[in-house]
Amino acid sequence: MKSKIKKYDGPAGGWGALKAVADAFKGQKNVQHDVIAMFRMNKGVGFDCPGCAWPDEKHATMVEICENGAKALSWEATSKKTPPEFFAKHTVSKLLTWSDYDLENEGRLTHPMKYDSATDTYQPIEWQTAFNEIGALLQQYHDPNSVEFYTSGRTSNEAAFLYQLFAREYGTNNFPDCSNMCHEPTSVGLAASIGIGKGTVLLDDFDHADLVICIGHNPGTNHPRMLGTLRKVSKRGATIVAVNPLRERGLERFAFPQSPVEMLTLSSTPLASHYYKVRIGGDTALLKGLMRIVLEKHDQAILAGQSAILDLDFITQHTDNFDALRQDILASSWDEILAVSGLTFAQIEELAELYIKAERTIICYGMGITQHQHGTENVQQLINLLLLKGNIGKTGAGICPLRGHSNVQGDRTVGINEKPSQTMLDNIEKRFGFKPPKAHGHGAVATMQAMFNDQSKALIAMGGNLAIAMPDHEKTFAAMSKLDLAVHAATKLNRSHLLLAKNNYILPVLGRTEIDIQSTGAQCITVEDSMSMVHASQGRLTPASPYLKSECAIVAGLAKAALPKTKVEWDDFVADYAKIRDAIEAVFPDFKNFNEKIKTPGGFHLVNSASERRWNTLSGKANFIVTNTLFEDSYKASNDALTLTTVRSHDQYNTTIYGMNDRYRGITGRRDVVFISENEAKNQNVKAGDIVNLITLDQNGQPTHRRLDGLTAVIYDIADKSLATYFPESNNLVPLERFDIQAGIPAYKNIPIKLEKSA
Ligand SMILES: Nc1nc2c(c(=O)[nH]1)N[C@H]1C(S)=C(S)[C@@H](COP(=O)(O)OP(=O)(O)OC[C@H]3O[C@@H](n4cnc5c(=O)[nH]c(N)nc54)[C@H](O)[C@@H]3O)O[C@H]1N2
Ligand SMILES: Nc1nc2c(c(=O)[nH]1)N[C@H]1C(S)=C(S)[C@@H](COP(=O)(O)OP(=O)(O)OC[C@H]3O[C@@H](n4cnc5c(=O)[nH]c(N)nc54)[C@H](O)[C@@H]3O)O[C@H]1N2
Ligand SMILES: [Mo]
Repeated sequence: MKSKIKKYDGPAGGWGALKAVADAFKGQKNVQHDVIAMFRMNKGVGFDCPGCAWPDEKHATMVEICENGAKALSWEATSKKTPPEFFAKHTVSKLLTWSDYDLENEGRLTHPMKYDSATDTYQPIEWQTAFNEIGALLQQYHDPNSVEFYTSGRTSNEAAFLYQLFAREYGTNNFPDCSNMCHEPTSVGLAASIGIGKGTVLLDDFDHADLVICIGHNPGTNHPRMLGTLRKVSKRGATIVAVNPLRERGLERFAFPQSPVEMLTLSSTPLASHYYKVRIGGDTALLKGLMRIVLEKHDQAILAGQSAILDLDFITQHTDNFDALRQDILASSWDEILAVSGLTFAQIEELAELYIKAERTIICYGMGITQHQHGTENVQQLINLLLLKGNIGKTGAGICPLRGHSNVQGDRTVGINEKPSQTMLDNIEKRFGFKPPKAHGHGAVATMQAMFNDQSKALIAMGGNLAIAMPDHEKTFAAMSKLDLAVHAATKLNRSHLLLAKNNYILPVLGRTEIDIQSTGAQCITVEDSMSMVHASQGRLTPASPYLKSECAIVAGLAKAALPKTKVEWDDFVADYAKIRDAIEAVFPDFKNFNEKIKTPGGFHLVNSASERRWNTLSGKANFIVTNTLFEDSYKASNDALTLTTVRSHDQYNTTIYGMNDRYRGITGRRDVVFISENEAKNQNVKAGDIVNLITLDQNGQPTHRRLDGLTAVIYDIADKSLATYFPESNNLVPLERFDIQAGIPAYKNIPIKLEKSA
């Protein structure tokens, strides 16, 4: 394809999206032809979209509104295959030279495979032999904590529950998880602030909000069905505000493919009426400025005998630590706030006025908030702002983290947690009769460190592409090669499978779209969306190969082989997933009547204490949490440092690259670009089309050995001092040690950088 860089002037959605849906199916030629029909039937009878975790609008027919759901689906339902003959033809050394796109684009894995070092190829192996060999290795390791159990968030509740049971009976809480790279600051930050690590809103709340603030997320690409929700908010006359260093088309304008008027007249609905191009890492500074204005205007109003701006009753009854927050905010310096946020006082004041005027506010956020060294603090400042006006636990208001993988939230709920609660452990012991370990295990960063330092011997990966998704590829690649055992349960070949341990297995799994037949018949699984709705999903398509196993069956096969004295009824569970759901209910009482409740189309809502204004915190109240951090490291490091953020293109799903275009940002046929503002380009003496190199700076502003060479500069509407490029190509720019100490999340969105023109 010819590459092109040209500003995109259209809205998000519209004809471009419809064309892209058609292309997505065509590109994966021979996609099982019944897929589109199945997709339309999603509600009630069909399967959950493996794309994202945004809930379904009632009555929505997704194929018409969600381009990227269609891409995720056609990528899984493709008829392309990666059979044993493929592996026989290509040595692993050769495959390592392929691009990520080319590896996955070969199609679905079809047989269990084991690496053979004599030929440097993966060779087919019988399922039971693979289980026995892996089981025998796992039995040999003396310390269960030298095994890491990774989960990527497409895994169903049922499979995730069995998986954590397996690991805990084996003896460890090592649960590195994609959530550690994603919304861990949400789990940690919200839990400390409001007593539950999840969002508090439901879809209906968007029908009642006066103000929706979208901060640090890009729904046009990553949660496209959300644009339908935002469109309704806009049409109702409520206000949408975007806070983002990049101008993202999906936050500005949307042409709804289901609206004949918008499609035929080529018109669209405006979304955000106000756009604040905060500097990368400037969010806490902005939020502190905003709160300062709100607090000062409140004081003025009271002095003038006008009505209060703050919700004083809520603050008194429901919150703790208000005085400390107030003191901190009022003492913050405007010079610092303006310098770090990159915004003007007038802009911050304007946003404060919108917030003051709105009776009901929802804040939506994503990776732009979480993937920083201060990700947890960022999340907590969002909550502080909401608490000031009682915007938690009231209709039309609340916090709305945009989750990542379609079941990342559910996996956490059913026990994938390296820091388990005592209640859960007690319930597991009561139900299964073994004593699960108490000691906290590894999250993703700790896992990589343990592998790199030779403390961990084995990695079992339930999906994902851990070594590529993580920062610091020089470390992650080395860490993989130090392992004794690597087991990957996956749908498609990716680079993590090629980074060889001593013993390597690839186990091909059924995807969510495929029929899962066990001895009692066809099975359904369940997932939990971003708004804590749990619903059933049943695969409908013929499996990509007769040799695939479900994730549940794979976990059970591994567990039985590794744990000869197991107390868990693995075979019964695999025969009938309803029995797994009964066990989930026994361990997690919130799932009361689980099997009954999922019969309702759309599923049921898991209890959310904060949305009912019950605060499961130490203080028993919602906590205002103070942070002293205003400066991000790059700013501290040196005044000429730039800050790089790493984002998803429109044609990718995390490390899965569907194509080379990023339509809304005007990029066609390539990914080797870096976005820079016109003003900053002038400062750096760079012109559009120049070839540049990025070099990571250390805490003192000194260049390190980490660099990414040969990117083409693209002039873009982005905040000054800020650069953006795509991941995973850029992941080695991030040292493994740069993470949020509270949540362990790597600082993917905040890399101090020196930009250099290529010679
Ligand atoms: N099609 C598709 N859908 C997906 C995914 C995918 O890769 N493809 N991934 C899934 C997963 S796992 C996840 S976690 C979600 C991710 O969904 P998002 O959170 O939307 O993901 P990102 O592409 O990382 O985009 C983050 C946004 O934050 C902005 N940003 C960057 N730095 C900052 C900052 O310092 N401050 C602020 N305010 N904004 C900043 C960027 O400009 C960008 O618009 O999407 C899920 N859905
Ligand atoms: N620089 C930078 N790095 C990032 C991010 C960023 O914004 N910037 N974002 C981070 C985030 S938010 C996340 S969540 C991680 C993602 O990290 P991961 O979840 O580890 O990565 P994915 O790319 O989603 O995994 C893709 C692989 O999953 C397998 N797969 C797909 N479907 C299934 C299934 O149904 N079952 C099983 N068993 N396997 C399946 C396929 O083999 C495919 O190759 O990346 C992180 N990395
Ligand atoms: Mo994610």
